[in-house]
Amino acid sequence: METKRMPFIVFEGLDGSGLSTQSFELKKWLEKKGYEVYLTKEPTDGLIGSLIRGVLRKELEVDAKTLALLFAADRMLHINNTILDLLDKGVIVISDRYRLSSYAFQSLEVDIDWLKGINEKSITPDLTFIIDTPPFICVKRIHTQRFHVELYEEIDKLEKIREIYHELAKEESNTFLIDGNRPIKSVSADIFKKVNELKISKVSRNESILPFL
Ligand code: 2DT
Ligand code: MG
Repeated sequence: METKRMPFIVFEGLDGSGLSTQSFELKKWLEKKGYEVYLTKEPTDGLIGSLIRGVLRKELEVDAKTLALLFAADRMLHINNTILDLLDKGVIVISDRYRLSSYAFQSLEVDIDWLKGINEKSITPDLTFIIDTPPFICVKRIHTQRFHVELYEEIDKLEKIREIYHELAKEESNTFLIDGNRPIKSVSADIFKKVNELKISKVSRNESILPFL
């Protein structure tokens, strides 16, 4: 029996906008409905992702184009080593950030068409949610979580990134801007409604494949 590939769902937004919270809420909600769900994120915890984290923490320095290529390489490895395999095995994959992060953040310094080009071979998500939260709220949340400030966390940069996300929400397919400046439950309710519209097929299996990954 052939199984249809499961949906690939992505969360995007500014740091501190609540995307990690909403990714987790969606995972719990889908699991309650009986689906197998894998929550992942970019940059990954892999080899290239770790290199990127060093740059974000300002411990390593690379030029903007090289950083964009590192994000694209980390993504390709993520797709080929993890995402596609799971989707084919009947698991719903949710990623906390994907290629729109590259378009929104790296385009502060690099031409957006070139960024789209280097990400051209990445698979297109079935649904992307951009959680839209005002930068001053994001910055307040970031500062209650930790003391150090990473690359891209100054308020003027966040304002620009937010504008690009607004543009992307209009241009990109299956991409929805969600008002993140509301209680967690209201934000989740909008997301669950959109996911319901995907009409995901039920896959019956005897045991979970996730522990064997
Ligand atoms: P987190 O704080 O969510 O871990 O994100 N970023 C991420 C980019 O600039 N380009 C990308 O392609 C991706 C995936 C956004 C870490 C930071 O990395 C940025 C915030
Ligand atoms: Mg962060």
